[in-house]
Amino acid sequence: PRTVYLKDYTVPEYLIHNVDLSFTLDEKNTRVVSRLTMCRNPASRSSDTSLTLTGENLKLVRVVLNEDSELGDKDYLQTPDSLIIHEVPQQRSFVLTIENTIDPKANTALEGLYLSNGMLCTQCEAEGFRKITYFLDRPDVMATFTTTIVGDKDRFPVLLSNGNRVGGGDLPDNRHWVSWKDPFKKPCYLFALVAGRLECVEDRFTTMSGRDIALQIFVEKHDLDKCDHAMQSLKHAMAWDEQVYGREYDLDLYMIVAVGHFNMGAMENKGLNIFNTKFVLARPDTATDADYENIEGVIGHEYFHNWTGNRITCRDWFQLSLKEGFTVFRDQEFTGDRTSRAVKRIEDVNMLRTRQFAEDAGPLAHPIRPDAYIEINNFYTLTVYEKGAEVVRMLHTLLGAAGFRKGSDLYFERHDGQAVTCDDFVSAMETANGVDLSQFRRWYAQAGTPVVGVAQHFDAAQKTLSLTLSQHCPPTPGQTAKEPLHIPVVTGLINRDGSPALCRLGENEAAAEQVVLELTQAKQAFVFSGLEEEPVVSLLRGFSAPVKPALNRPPEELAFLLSHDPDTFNRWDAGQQLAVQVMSGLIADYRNGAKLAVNPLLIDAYRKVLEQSWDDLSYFSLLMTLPSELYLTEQMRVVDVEAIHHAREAVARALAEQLREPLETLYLRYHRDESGRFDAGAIGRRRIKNTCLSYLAQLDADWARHWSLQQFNTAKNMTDQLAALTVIVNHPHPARQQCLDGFYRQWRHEALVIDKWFAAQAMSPMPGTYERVLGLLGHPAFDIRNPNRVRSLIGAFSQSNPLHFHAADGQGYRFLADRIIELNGLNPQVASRMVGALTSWRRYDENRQNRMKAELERIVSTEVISKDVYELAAKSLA
Ligand code: B3K
Ligand code: ZN
Repeated sequence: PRTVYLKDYTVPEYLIHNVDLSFTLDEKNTRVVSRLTMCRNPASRSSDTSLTLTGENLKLVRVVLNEDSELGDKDYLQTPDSLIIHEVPQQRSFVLTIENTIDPKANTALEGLYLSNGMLCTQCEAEGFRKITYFLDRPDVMATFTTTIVGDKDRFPVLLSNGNRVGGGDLPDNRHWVSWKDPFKKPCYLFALVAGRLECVEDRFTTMSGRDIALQIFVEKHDLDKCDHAMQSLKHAMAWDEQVYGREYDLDLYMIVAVGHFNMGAMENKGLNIFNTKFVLARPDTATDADYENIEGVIGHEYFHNWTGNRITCRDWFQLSLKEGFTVFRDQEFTGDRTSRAVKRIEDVNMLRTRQFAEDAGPLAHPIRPDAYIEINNFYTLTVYEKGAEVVRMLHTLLGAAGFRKGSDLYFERHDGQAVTCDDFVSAMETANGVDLSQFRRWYAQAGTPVVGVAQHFDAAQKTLSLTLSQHCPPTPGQTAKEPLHIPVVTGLINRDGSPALCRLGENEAAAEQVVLELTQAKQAFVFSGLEEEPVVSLLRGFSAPVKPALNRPPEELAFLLSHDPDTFNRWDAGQQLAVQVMSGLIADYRNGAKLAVNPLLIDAYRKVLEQSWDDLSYFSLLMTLPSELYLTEQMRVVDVEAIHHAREAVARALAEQLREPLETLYLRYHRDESGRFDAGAIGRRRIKNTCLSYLAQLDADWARHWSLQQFNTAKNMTDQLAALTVIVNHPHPARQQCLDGFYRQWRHEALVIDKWFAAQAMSPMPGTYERVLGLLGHPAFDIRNPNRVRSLIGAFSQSNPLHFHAADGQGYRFLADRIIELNGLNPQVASRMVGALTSWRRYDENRQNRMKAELERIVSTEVISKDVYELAAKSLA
């Protein structure tokens, strides 16, 4: 397979100004007529007078140049992925009409035009439009689109595309047509079409300039009662973008369609978002609090793309983080403003430090702006998205909220309607603020997670504290030598009595509660003055940079920070680091066959947390939650899944035993049912209650088992029901099977709830999980063609059940490889997402290494292998 390089970028040889599409729908044979108004690109220096359009899986019917001359066989050449027209006009614009047919029913890859539960829908990003018709399928070719759809009135009563509806009517043979016009220039990856039996929920929004926008959410009929939250989320997102970024919506209509078969979360097509049902549908009894939060976040994310992605798009796919990093940053801030800022930040960092750091330390590490790819769909990664958002967040930290807004204003002003680069974004920030960000730009090009070293020296006579920070970044594939990065380290000081100490850097600086230390050299000292006693340093507040601080704090100091740090992130993190220290000790004990005795300091620290009164109960729950097995995995040189599991269990059990009383009291205090309430208060009460329940379940006591069964049987909201089921499935419980069966019967008509049923079983640490997962593959509700189902069973098992997936006999690995090989032929994108669990083989013991490698080799040697799967498997073996 061919590798594409950023350094090879050249401007397009031709431009397309206008696209006139017409679709005659049929499940197996849809006819597409595309009329392109185009011309030679004056900026192109190529002297080639032929025109190459991309296209895959298309049946060409005819090609007509300038309305009248139908081209013959000799005038063009068809290859498996292109159509080359030997000669087109060079001096004036011309019209090219192409007619072709496609087969949506055979499209199991869910890219291009495909079927989902009888409805036709599209997914074009990144390169799916070429599966609809021949085109210049690249984001820097931007055109206005008009789309006419013709279809059977019974099978396709609703016909949608981008923009505003400009016409429609009846046709003979029980057919009808609708025309749509999108006045905004866009690349073809933002094209969308939906047709089917859909019902719609409608609302309105008045923009800041007084324009009235119609909002519509389209779903299957039985889901009409699950759209409220999505609609509210959309209105909140629209208002937020006006308030925070001054950005207003531009069309008169905003449509969202929910489909049951979708490769990822959602897609920001202009004026017609297409969503995975998972990120739209919610009713208190079917969706958890986490689902509600995710829906608001994803609805926001896709809405924010209208400016950061659609109005201003990417020049080429290497610039993906331009729109994704910025838009993730925007949605994170939106959620932070809507819910609890502290909790949102912790959740985001948790994900970054477990999953993204692992990616950045493994064989697939790449910069947020990659410089080469085989299959671009493989680069919709945690690095491009989440680390990309961290890079934007660092700009926000360095420039301040007002400076950042000046920069974003200039960015929108300069580049509206253009396809641009990450560098253009940084330049706008630079110019608007009169700063030099040349060193900061290295974040875009350099992969790997930097390690920041810290040394501190207090001079009592001078009353100064000197803090020496250093940085180094381990090598990543293809990048051995790394250069120092520009790292903002937000720092505060705390006196020994727990009160904040003012930070005064140098002599003339004003004192502040915290400062941004700008680490730009390999090693750099910062001197704080005016200090009567040696303070405790609170470093990297709010996790101000995606780095690993190399700090070895004594446990007493961590306990101190857990009680006193005014920074909510660092306070939580101190508790996490303390737990990691204790668990690391236990991991070593387990490996040596020693008894696991939990350090009382940790129990005391948690007791103190329990004794305080907290306003934000969600934050309180996070303080009470131990670091995950995956986070512990990241801390070990050679991962020992069993030791990690047992060490963590031992700590959880010790906490449950020794803090039983306060945990019980808390559980009972918040036990009352508050179904249907989704304010921060009710969410927090459910969260702390369920955190307590999962501790109490460690006790191996009949009364605790009774409590979880009781909660399972009486819960009226999915958060409480699923929390109880999870506890029952994760521990020995006599009613286990009965609960699973009951849950299935109750929810068999709700696909998204059945996904949870599969996932809960796949993630259980109980013995027999592998056999159960294998058995579930044959369950009538399992469907390997549905990505949500694949993720809920195969994804959950391989990515969230380290204990069983990494079983020493290798059966978990073999299971996964078999599924990947099967999926490879059906849906390469979903298949390649599943490869991830095998790529970290270098982190395990020799036995597991060999078994994982053998499975990767088996995958690579599959006869017909997709580019998607090949790229990840081959690169991880290299
Ligand atoms: N832009 C889409 C992702 C498309 C993925 C293509 N393989 C969703 C999003 O990030 O908003
Ligand atoms: Zn996005």
